[in-house]
Amino acid sequence: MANSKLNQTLGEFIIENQSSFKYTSGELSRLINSIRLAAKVVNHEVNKAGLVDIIGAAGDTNIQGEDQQKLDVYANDKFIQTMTKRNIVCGIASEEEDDFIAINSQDENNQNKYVVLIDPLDGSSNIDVNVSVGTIFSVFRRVTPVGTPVTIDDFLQKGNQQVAAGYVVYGTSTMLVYTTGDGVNGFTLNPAIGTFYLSHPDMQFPEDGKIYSVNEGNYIHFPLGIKNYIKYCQMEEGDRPYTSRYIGSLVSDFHRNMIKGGIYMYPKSSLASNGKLRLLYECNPMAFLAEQANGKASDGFNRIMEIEPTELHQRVPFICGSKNMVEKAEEFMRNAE
Ligand code: P6P
Repeated sequence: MANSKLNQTLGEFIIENQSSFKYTSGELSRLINSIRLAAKVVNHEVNKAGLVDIIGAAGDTNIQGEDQQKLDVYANDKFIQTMTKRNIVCGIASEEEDDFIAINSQDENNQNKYVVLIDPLDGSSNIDVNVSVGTIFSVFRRVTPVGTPVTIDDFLQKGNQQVAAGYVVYGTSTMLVYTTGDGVNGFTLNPAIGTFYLSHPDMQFPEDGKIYSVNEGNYIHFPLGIKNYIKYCQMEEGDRPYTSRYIGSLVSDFHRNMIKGGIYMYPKSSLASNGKLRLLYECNPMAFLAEQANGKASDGFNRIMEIEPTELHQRVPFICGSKNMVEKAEEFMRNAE
């Protein structure tokens, strides 16, 4: 993409690229716009999080006597409200909701054809220590007939069926990074005027990198293949040892690794037989972005986006980032089998 596109607003970008989206009907554009709006609202609260009236467990009351909401509950409500009020999607699944939410399911005139799966505030335990967090979203076309209530089948789709995916990273600056299957583009929020500007066109993972991101505190519980790969990263040989960088916020580690080159791993362990991350609203969207940015995402053996989902909140082991680094980790996993 020509750099002449730099500083294009997100709104201009959506309009200009709508025609390139094969399902162009304006509905997906309206969906991305609604995510943009919710991201700005959540960003405003995340940036206030240091103030006493927003930190705390749900169920308390804040200084105005309002029901206290934890930020992840707040973010969940905002994203759901924004997409519901604009009558854009027919169903939403969220990490914060036990079951999926059918929207206007009694209205047979509901012609909406998209479902959204969302982690409204990933890494929210970092909020109280002022470390960056993120929102992750994944979009599918429904597979059940339009005008009927959505079913679980509309959500349990393989990641390779996604029509869009992205994240908002609430960091030193707030960015919206997303794909509709035609590359990955990053937009930075100018908080003074509430506008997202195209700051990172056509984002690509470098094929190689020197950063590995994993919680090494779990080392003794990892599979042998992961242990061997971590030792490989730490060996003095060629361009190694690599640098260890682990923020404890998937979106932030992913974002840095996509820009600089690197690998993120949340493997299974003797403590968590399927790892910690959720397939549907963490691993699938990040895998779509990774592949669209010339990277790779697997569970150590299989492509993430070919895993057949069986339940809404299922967990999978997750290895994602620069293609050559992921393939080297997979080689260690295979050799340790
Ligand atoms: P641990 C945050 O809770 C999260 O889902 C990811 O964003 C992050 O990478 C990971 O879990 C951190 O988990 O077990 O290393 O603290």
